[in-house]
Amino acid sequence: MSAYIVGVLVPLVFTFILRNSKKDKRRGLPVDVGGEPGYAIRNRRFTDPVTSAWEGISTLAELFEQACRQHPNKRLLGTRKLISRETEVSVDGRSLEKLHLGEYEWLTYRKTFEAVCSFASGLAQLGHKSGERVAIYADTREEWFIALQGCFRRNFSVVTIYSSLGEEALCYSLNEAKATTVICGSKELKKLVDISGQLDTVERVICMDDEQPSNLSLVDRSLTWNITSMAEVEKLGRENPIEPDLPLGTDVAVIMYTSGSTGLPKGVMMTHANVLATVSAVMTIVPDLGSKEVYLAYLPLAHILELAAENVIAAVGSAIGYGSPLTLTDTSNKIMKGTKGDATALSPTVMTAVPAILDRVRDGVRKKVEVKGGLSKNLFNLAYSRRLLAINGSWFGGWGLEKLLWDFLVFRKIRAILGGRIRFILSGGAPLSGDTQRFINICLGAPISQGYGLTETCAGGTFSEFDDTSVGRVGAPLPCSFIKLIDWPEGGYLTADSPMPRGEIVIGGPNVTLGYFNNEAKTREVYKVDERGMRWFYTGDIGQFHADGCLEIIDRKKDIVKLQHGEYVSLGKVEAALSVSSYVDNIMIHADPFHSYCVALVVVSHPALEEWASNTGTPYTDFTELCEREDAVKEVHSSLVKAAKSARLDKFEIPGKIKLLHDPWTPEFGLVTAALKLKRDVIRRAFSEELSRLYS
Ligand SMILES: *[C@@H]1O[C@H](CO)[C@@H](O)[C@H](O)[C@H]1NC(C)=O
Ligand SMILES: *[C@@H]1O[C@H](CO)[C@@H](O)[C@H](O)[C@H]1NC(C)=O
Ligand SMILES: *[C@@H]1O[C@H](CO)[C@@H](O)[C@H](O)[C@H]1NC(C)=O
Ligand SMILES: *[C@@H]1O[C@H](CO)[C@@H](O)[C@H](O)[C@H]1NC(C)=O
Ligand SMILES: CC(=O)N[C@H]1CO[C@H](CO)[C@@H](O)[C@@H]1O
Repeated sequence: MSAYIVGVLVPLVFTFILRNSKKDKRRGLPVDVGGEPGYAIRNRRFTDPVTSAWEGISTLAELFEQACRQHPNKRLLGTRKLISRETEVSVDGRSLEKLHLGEYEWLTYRKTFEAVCSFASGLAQLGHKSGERVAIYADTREEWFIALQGCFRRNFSVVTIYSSLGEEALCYSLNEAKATTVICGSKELKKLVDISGQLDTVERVICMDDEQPSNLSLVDRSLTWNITSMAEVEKLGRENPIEPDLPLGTDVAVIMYTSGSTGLPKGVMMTHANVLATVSAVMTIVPDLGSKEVYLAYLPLAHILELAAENVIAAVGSAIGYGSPLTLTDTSNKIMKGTKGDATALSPTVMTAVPAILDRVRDGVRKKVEVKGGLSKNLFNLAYSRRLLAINGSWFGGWGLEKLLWDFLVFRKIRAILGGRIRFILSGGAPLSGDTQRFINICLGAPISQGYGLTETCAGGTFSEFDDTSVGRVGAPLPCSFIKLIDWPEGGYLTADSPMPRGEIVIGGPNVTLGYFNNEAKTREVYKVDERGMRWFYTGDIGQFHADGCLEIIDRKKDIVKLQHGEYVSLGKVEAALSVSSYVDNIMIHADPFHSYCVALVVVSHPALEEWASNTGTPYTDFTELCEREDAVKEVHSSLVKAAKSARLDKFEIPGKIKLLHDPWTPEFGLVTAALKLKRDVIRRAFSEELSRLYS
């Protein structure tokens, strides 16, 4: 009990600390821009968009070379060696692979630069000619970064492809981009061999792993291409070095294929100048970013957020340790019991994350606290509510001794999950719920910044500053972007709206990419150059600007459906509100314009529903059967209604009927994108029968 008393007394004695005055800080300022009329905001610190944060640097190749010269002996790339691999069979008969991974082994900036130069020479020696494109199709790893920088040194455009992309989309992307060399891991090599007959332009494949799957039986597939290992390419280049062929800022660095939520993937063309603008802008935002950071890299490098982040870290002389989502923490799925996850092995100081991963961390911590119960649960709840008050500015002493105390008593152990040294987290890719943002903020004690940007704007857009403790907003424009709202009268969003201007979000600046590869019609539709020469991208997202110049995303043009009686339902907004229910693992709202109500497909959280069943003594033989039970459906439905009410949803926004689904939606099954966004059309098709039954 003494902890309680100290916890209450200390703040009473030491709370003469200034009230948070950041609330009134203006973070974005109005700016006069060209193009379509609207309401435009810029970053408060920069009148003109930033193009490069480094004197005389205009490409990523120059930026990397400069860093290697400045920090030759510092650690750059770290990878864990595989010590052993085991297969465990779980209770329900599924086999799980478990890994025992060793400590990080590091390459210095000098060694990395040597590898990059050798790879660049080797690639040219293999016969890859200038003007041809290289595709990188692999999970995030050290070799990915080396291959990328190697291509940059030879002015080869790199086509990036998610390793989780389906066969059809993979084939389409490689053929459309006319890639002649593909760089991949042994896992992806198998998939590539399977579709080799349909690849029109591939001449050679470089495998990142030395040991290729032995049973590939390449001969009888009569492959028309050669497979070389990355080590061999580097050796070839080391023995036959050639001069670099450096690009200009206006040359295309990356063609990034994004798995769109509808149809075939689109390749977004990014110049070196585009990516450099984003990298430069991010530099100005992470507080005191220097050469002492350790960054945990595990998100797909085929995503602009990760690509930009790693280039920032490598530009300032810091270290990048590679990991994966399935080996992140000591309790991650693939980590052998009793061995270390990536975060504890690395103790990173900076991380990027997508909301789905942060949600998982939050749920994991909540569950642990719940299981422990008793005093430690009470202590956690007390500590949490005290910190919440402090952060909210309604209680003095936000950063004083009390914080130290709670950190020591309660949050230290939680921080240890991510290695204990995290000082900054950047979240992007999808909206982060306010609840999770607060939770992570409090438990990790690290500022968490939410960014908003798109592949088309090279991740440029907005970014919430580290001292902004509000939730649900995405911050002020990045120094490389202007953000403009324009009227969308059909949807009822106007810049003249009160209390805040609202409208479609349009992003302008040097970060805005060239457009879609091989798709001029689509490019013309969503990219526009104004009379002053600024390039703008029309995002299709709906936002509103707060008085301090921070943006809040409130809707998406595509995701708004008009019901029979004329009410508009914003699918994303309703989903975000309902996913607060503990029964929801994933949820999709469906609104049919010919009906007056909407319905929902709910992927149920197994533990939550099983717990309900055992608490209520509901009998069931397997989970599938449980999902079919009427009383289970009723229970989940009433939990959704409760969530809807507390989010003040309108009656027509609350799903009238729901269907419980037992299988999770993962990128492998194609129902969500690699960034875990819903693919509405695919889900609608897959569950068309269920949906029509909900309306009958
Ligand atoms: C880089 O490659 C592109 C495409 O092949 C080419 O148009 C451009 O001129 C090259 N840049 C330089 C500096 O040679
Ligand atoms: C290679 O072996 C694995 C497992 O032993 C098997 O699943 C796979 O189908 C084999 N691949 C080929 C191309 O034979
Ligand atoms: C594969 O490599 C061998 C030896 O380096 C070479 O003779 C052959 O022409 C290559 N084949 C293709 C399709 O490039
Ligand atoms: C935080 O402050 C806002 C207004 O400043 C208030 O509406 C909200 O209820 C507060 N939240 C908590 C948990 O105290
Ligand atoms: C490639 C590109 O979009 N370039 C534009 C970047 O932004 C400046 C103005 O900030 C324009 O002049 C460029 O045309």
